Amino acid sequence: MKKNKSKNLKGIVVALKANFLIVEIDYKDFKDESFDYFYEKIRLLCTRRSKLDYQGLFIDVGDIVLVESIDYKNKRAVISEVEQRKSFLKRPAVANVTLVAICISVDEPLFDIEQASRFLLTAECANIKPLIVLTKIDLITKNDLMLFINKLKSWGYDCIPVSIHTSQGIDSLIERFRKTKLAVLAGPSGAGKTSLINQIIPNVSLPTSSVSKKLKRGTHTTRHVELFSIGNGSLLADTPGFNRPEIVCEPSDFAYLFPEFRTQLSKSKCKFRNCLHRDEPGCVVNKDLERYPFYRENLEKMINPHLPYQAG
Ligand SMILES: Nc1nc2c(ncn2[C@@H]2O[C@H](COP(=O)(O)OP(=O)(O)O)[C@@H](O)[C@H]2O)c(=O)[nH]1
Ligand SMILES: [Mg+2]
Ligand SMILES: [Zn+2]
Repeated sequence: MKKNKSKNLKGIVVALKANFLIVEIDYKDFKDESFDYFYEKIRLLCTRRSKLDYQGLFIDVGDIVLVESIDYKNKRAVISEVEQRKSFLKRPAVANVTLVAICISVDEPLFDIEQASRFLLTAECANIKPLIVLTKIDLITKNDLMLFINKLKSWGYDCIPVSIHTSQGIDSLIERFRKTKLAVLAGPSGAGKTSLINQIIPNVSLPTSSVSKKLKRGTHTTRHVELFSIGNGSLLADTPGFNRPEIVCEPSDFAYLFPEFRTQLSKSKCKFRNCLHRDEPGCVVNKDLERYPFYRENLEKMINPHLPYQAG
């Protein structure tokens, strides 16, 4: 007897494969007499009802969907509805992300303020709190690591330092991921994202890229986004490497993407309501902060994309 035949089941899109979508369903919902072995989760190969295309509804990894016309034997189904998204990360395209873990290596490739900031601000832009995962800490001394941690603290971020070689920090990272619904690993290629996934989820084996000796940059190995179950109902995604996310926002909102400027702006107000924190009198943003030059240069580009900005 197939109890669930006419039922809609709720699931989450965990991968896109050519024209198909892979949807993960809780086994307890899927239970059917024809299944006698135990799985916590079941993955179904799905197509989508054409009405969704007419409605212009795109479906991405992370979307919560309803599936129907379930073929239990072949594990296939059809997506009939998509739930409204709570958040959407554009690059990589993942819906309903609850934590962006930005992997930044302390070396190989070398830590780069501008690049790290671009990833951090992109997450802030999508209204998703970023967490910094400082990778490859086996390559530096304890002292240098402290300098990194303090630097990131002065920018307003906490970080979890990790190494896949010493396994340092891996347990704290797993614990943090299990406290959130859908975490995405982002960051420059070569930072060690795929290596981390392979450690966290031992039964997957994703190809990692070796860091090019000459350029000290990673090559792009991860090509698509896939969500993996990591226990406690939490999912984790590796993302394809790309190195320079564009920050798209209004000039007046830009300063609010920086936690260290946000703190200052919440304590006291600039004299002018439309202050862009350039050289306006009565501005409360401290121009000596480490990332101010980065803020300023990018702000000038937003205001006037055609003029080169010269600091000082
Ligand atoms: N020394 C060291 N190397 C690492 C560590 N994690 C990753 N790597 C190396 O960094 C390179 C790039 O890793 P990969 O996981 O493909 O980076 P991704 O592009 O961010 O997915 C590989 O050669 C890894 O072996 C680490 O903790 N320490
Ligand atoms: Mg990778
Ligand atoms: Zn100001």
